[in-house]
Amino acid sequence: MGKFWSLVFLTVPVLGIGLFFWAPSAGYWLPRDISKHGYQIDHLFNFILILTGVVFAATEFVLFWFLWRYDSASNREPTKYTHGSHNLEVIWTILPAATLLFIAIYQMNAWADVKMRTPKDMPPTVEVTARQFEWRLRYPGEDGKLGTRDDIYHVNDLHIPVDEEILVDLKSMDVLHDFFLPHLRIKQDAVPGMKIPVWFRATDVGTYDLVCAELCGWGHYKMKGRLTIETRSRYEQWLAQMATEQSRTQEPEEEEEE
Ligand SMILES: [Cu+2]
Repeated sequence: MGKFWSLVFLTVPVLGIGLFFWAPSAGYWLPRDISKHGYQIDHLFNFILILTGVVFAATEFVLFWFLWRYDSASNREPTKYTHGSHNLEVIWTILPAATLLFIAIYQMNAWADVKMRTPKDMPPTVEVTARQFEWRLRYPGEDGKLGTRDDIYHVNDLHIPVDEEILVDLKSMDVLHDFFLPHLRIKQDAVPGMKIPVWFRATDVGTYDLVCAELCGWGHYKMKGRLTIETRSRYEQWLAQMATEQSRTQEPEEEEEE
């Protein structure tokens, strides 16, 4: 019976590792990267996955081997007890600590590029405000400034121009949300009371996902928007069309309001 159970345990690493090798070829893997910085994220992801994968495989096979080898049916000698090995303790404390320290230093540049080096002297392309359960978008109107009367409002349908640096001002109206653009390798929490800059450059046109990656309430699952990446001219056309539609529904006002 002991041999049987050790083989059952062995199916965990075999199936687990097998699936990881099969998944990319079957299309169950990361979505296509269409961002300028995404390769850094993917590289880190793969590096950490391979590192932890090797440790996982080694641990699982050792576990299997001990179950198989020291099965009580085939080992009749009395159990020997050990009080542990000081050397082993030191080795398996230092090795993971050194590995974690290495990853922390190794990823610093990628982190700085994606989270610290905010583009300077650049107005935000769009303001994204998360709320239960939608993405509210505000584009600067003709004056190019946010927070003025000609701002253009939209919901859940984020348009951006291709091959340009995009700066998003990210806010939340209620609880924690997470602005997630999987194809652009962008994932940033939206925090109530904070305005968080998010920047990226898309390298391909098309329609992609915009989702919330933070469990933010009962309707979290439907907090799904759309990201449309298009050429500069199509983008401007769309903005102009939005502005016209909006001005039609607005009451004409005599005074300018701030
Ligand atoms: Cu949310």
